[in-house]
Amino acid sequence: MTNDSLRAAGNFQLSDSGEVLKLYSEVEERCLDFLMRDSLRPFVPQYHGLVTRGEHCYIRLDDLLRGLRKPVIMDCKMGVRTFQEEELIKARTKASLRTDMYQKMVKTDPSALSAEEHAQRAVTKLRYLQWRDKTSSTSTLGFRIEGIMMADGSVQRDFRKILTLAKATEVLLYFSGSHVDILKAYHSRLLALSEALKSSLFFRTHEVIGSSLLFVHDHSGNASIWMIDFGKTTPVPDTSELQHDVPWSEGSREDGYLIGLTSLIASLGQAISVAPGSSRTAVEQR
Ligand code: I3P
Repeated sequence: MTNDSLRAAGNFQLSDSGEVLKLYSEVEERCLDFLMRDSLRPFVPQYHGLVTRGEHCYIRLDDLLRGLRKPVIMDCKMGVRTFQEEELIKARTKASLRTDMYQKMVKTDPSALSAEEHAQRAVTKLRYLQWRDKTSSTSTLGFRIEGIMMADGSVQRDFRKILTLAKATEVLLYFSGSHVDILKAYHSRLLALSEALKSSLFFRTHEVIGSSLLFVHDHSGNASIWMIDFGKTTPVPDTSELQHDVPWSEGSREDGYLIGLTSLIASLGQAISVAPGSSRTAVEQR
């Protein structure tokens, strides 16, 4: 289960050897190939090359859920924006209009749409993605919770009201069943990721858009976090490197990934401090 599979299971298959096969994307394959030689390798599903099945080509990936019993999964989409800069250019030059995205906006908040948009009953993809970013915690916290699958297989996708760190912490407590050991395992994993990102050539040289952190655990206390979904992650020109912890302005290609990671680490810290059985006191955390 990944962010993509929460919305389109058709893009995935399981292979006989227990690998996950994800529909080929040239952009994603390039990232995974690079990541297998990068300090981030321990944080991404291992990539085993390509395979053709019928008419389609697939990327072979380790199954992140292998060994977990009744896994609980949360997908957090990282960064302060989920649209690529090329989407801005497309919207200005050859914008195609999306009625499905208009429908989704109408359902949630008809007043967000202009008279013109109502008249054409459609919006550009950029307009929709920017609206999603502004009306979720993406633009403020640098991440948003895309979906959760609980141990009974039920999927929850509506986290539009999660706009503050305090609300995100409530979701983390719910998702982890307030188990302090699981929360601590997640916290350590994110700190380790934060260290690995500092020495990562991949991270310095790529604009990471629409990528998620996948949280997975089960009732026996296995817990891990993986970087997934690189279909919109692209290299920056040779002469530039990204900081990832500054706001985006057009042309900068900054993604705010580290803003999101810092928020998530803070939220996990809060969750640990209030979870029953936590030995951390309020004084220790200051
Ligand atoms: C989708 C979400 C995805 C986006 C997708 C949207 O909306 O914004 O990130 O895919 O576009 O429909 P929602 O959040 O309401 O599920 P990409 O990130 O790949 O652009 P799509 O319909 O063109 O796939």
